[in-house]
Amino acid sequence: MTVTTRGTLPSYLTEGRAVFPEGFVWGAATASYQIEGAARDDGRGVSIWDRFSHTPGKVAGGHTGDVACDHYHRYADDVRMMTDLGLAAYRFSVSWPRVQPDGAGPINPRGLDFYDRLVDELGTAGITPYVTLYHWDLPQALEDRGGWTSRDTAYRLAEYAQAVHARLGDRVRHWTTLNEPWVAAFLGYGTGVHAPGRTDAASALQASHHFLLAHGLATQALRSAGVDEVMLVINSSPVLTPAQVADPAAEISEADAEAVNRVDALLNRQILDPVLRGRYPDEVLKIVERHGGLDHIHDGDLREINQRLDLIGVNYYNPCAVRSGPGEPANPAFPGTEDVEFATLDVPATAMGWPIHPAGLSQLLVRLSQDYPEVGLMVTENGAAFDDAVTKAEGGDRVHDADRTAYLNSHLRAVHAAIEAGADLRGYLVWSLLDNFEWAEGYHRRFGIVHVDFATQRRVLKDSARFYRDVIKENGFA
Ligand code: IFM
Repeated sequence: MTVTTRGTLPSYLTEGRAVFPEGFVWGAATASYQIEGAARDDGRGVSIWDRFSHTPGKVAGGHTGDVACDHYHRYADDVRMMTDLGLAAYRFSVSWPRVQPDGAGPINPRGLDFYDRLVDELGTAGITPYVTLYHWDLPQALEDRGGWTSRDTAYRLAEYAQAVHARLGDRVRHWTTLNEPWVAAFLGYGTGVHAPGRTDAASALQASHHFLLAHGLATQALRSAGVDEVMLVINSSPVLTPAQVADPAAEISEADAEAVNRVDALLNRQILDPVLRGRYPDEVLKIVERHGGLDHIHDGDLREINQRLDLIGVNYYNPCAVRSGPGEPANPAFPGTEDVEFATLDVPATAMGWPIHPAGLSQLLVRLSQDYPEVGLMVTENGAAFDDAVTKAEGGDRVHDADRTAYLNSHLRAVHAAIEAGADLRGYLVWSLLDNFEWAEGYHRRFGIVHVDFATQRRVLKDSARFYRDVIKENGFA
């Protein structure tokens, strides 16, 4: 189904003065497997993404993260580039198999040495590190013992969190337990598009619960080690009918409202309510009951999960458009939505095919701040993939990525509008600093504000990076 919502963006999303609050944190984000490379260096173990990407047919072009951006060896140059861009914060993730090759048992000090060097380099540059403990690279040895469908994995994450904190905690104040548990559970264990590539709705629902348990246990481990700031990063989208995407005030039928509510429960509240309220939405429990049952949710789990949290990190790319439909085959990413149609929007899209809808980011941030006033918010990822071209120019190569620049412009203005409307938003981190390994899409999709030539590892600032540097310098659009 296709719905037209094409039209010009409101001017507050494209032009005019917009100054951000003092102390607003500007930065960029990356993740270990997507940029580090050095897959066999210094005792690193094998992760589910090594196994998956080396399995023929799983990743476009047969690409792997073996070398990626070679950031493991080039981190000092990359930090210099961050300084050049004026970044105040850098969000990166720690590779679990680098630190604990089998996900249990001995810690590999040489793996931790890398993050030690990186954190020191950032410290010298005056850039604040935001450390994510888990951005999808589970040690394969744990997957072989059940992965995230096994309860034990949650306890292993807490142990690993302790080990990382013991080494970096003297210099790192901002800790994130997990990146996008919904994606890791439902694409990793439901659709199988991500590692470990399992395709079973019941397993995805179990994995999702164990991710939340891991978040709760790791938060407790960090707190007992004296950590002040803990964040959970989620992929979040406003769930809307196509009519509401075109006009937020559009009237919708009861059946559509019910479809919207159910998908919102699965995508957003399945994660947020246990973590912040200590309970699952009823709609979700009913679905879990029908897909494998509730036995994996033990008494006391919700207490473990519902720990004090400082920030929710919001990764926003596009809205989720749904309506009540005639019935589709079961969607393993959204079990229990056989009667829901996932709509394609006829609006401009990125190279991922993701519809561009900056107003959705304002709506989302305002809604999260209203519904969960107990936590602050940070946009921990936002950005876009486009097909970039390097052009020769006097004074060096350039990448004229006007589409990405426009995307960032409109989304930053949407962030500003959300703050004006009362959202408690502390910062914005662009995804991503560098073009990198985009999971199942390999290196075909470029999200960086810095272009990477993967044959030579040469970095070139794109026009969007220059634009972002100016925004940072002005603390907005002066
Ligand atoms: O590249 C990913 C990132 O690892 C998690 N959030 C979405 C990005 C774009 O797909």
